[in-house]
Amino acid sequence: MRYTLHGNHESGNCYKVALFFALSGIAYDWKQVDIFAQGTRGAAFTALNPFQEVPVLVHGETVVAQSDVILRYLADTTGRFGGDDAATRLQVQEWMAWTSNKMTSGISLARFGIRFAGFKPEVVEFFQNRARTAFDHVDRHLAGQPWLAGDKPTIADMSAAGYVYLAGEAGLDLTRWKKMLAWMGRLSMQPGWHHPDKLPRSDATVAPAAGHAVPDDD
Ligand SMILES: N[C@@H](CCC(=O)N[C@@H](CS)C(=O)NCC(=O)O)C(=O)O
Repeated sequence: MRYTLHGNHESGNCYKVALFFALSGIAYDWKQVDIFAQGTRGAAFTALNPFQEVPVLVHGETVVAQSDVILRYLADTTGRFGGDDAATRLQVQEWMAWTSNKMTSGISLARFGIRFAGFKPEVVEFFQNRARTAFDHVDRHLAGQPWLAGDKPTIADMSAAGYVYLAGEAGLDLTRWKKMLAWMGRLSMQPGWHHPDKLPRSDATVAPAAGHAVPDDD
């Protein structure tokens, strides 16, 4: 059954989901939503997702909103990247909740303020500092293990990765968080990985990277 991801190429929240497909070698259909022209506010989109946000995943009769919930849905339905045991799965959920609240929000709102909304410098700085404090914790954690939860990449890493590769656009220099940089490097070496700037900019069928596809019935 095909997956359709309603998204926008500027969205790190959409990137999280695209990254799951990329690392899993799963093809999907991308439906571009113009979030800068009220594309999430129309009647048809609101019927699809009353939260009026992207990403939204459609899979058969199932419609799922909220990037981290989509990641959990995909992990559970494909058996990939969800965590190998109950203890790891709990850690995955903890990290997804925490990074989304502290790290992703800090980066994404600083970036939004700089690139799109013209926030006052002190407002941008508030969000940058929120992200910096989160980077401190992530960096300490990654001193002891290669991935956020367990000993292999999971949806916790994909969720946290939503905006870290866009940190420069948020005015954040990551140089001093060396363990986190190493983690970003490890993630970017995973088969199928792509940068968020490679998200489609119009409706598209997205094929997995060459040699990384899984059979449709897998
Ligand atoms: N908590 C949501 C946040 C989604 C979100 O903020 N989406 C933004 C793009 S990154 C959006 O759709 N903005 C357009 C709008 O609010 O109309 C998630 O994780 O999916």
